[in-house]
Amino acid sequence: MSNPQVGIIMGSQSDLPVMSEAAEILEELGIEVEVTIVSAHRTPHRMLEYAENAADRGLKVIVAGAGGAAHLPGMVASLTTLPVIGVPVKSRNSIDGWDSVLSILQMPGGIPVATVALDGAKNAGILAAEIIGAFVPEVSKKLTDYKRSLKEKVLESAQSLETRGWKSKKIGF
Ligand code: RP5
Repeated sequence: MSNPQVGIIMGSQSDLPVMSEAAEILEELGIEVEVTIVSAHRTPHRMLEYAENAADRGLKVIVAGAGGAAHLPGMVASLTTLPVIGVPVKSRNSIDGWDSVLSILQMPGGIPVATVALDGAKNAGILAAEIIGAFVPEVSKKLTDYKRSLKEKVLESAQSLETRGWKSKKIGF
């Protein structure tokens, strides 16, 4: 039986190219997700129903992305006690991305939304996994392996520069 831990929602299908990065990294980390479209402005009743029932349906974290006048993450956060991670999307109706960043970031006291970078859905997925990993050792182990793989990539890149003759002073580790 499916048992999604993270709910990924977005204001429009046009957000999917960005938001799918959250789903991809979560699946890579072995976390089941559900993905759907919920618009704060176009489907406010659907948003209310989604947010109010999310915890009862077994979700542990919500990742919400929206662009422009991006009310979705904040409104969802106001309707649930689950942690909500907001992804500002640089959508076609956005002036320059700052509108969605600030709409999601500048929440009033009492209703937090953990806001990642513009189009930062991958980091939203990793952060959701880290929240779950605080309680689930298998997830924490996968995150440790993932971060080790990032470190190894950097070291390989550094080494490839050396093979091209660009030596750096040894930094000791
Ligand atoms: C927001 O408006 C959505 O999250 C999307 O980023 C943006 C544009 O939506 P579409 O006009 O592409 O459907 O509510």
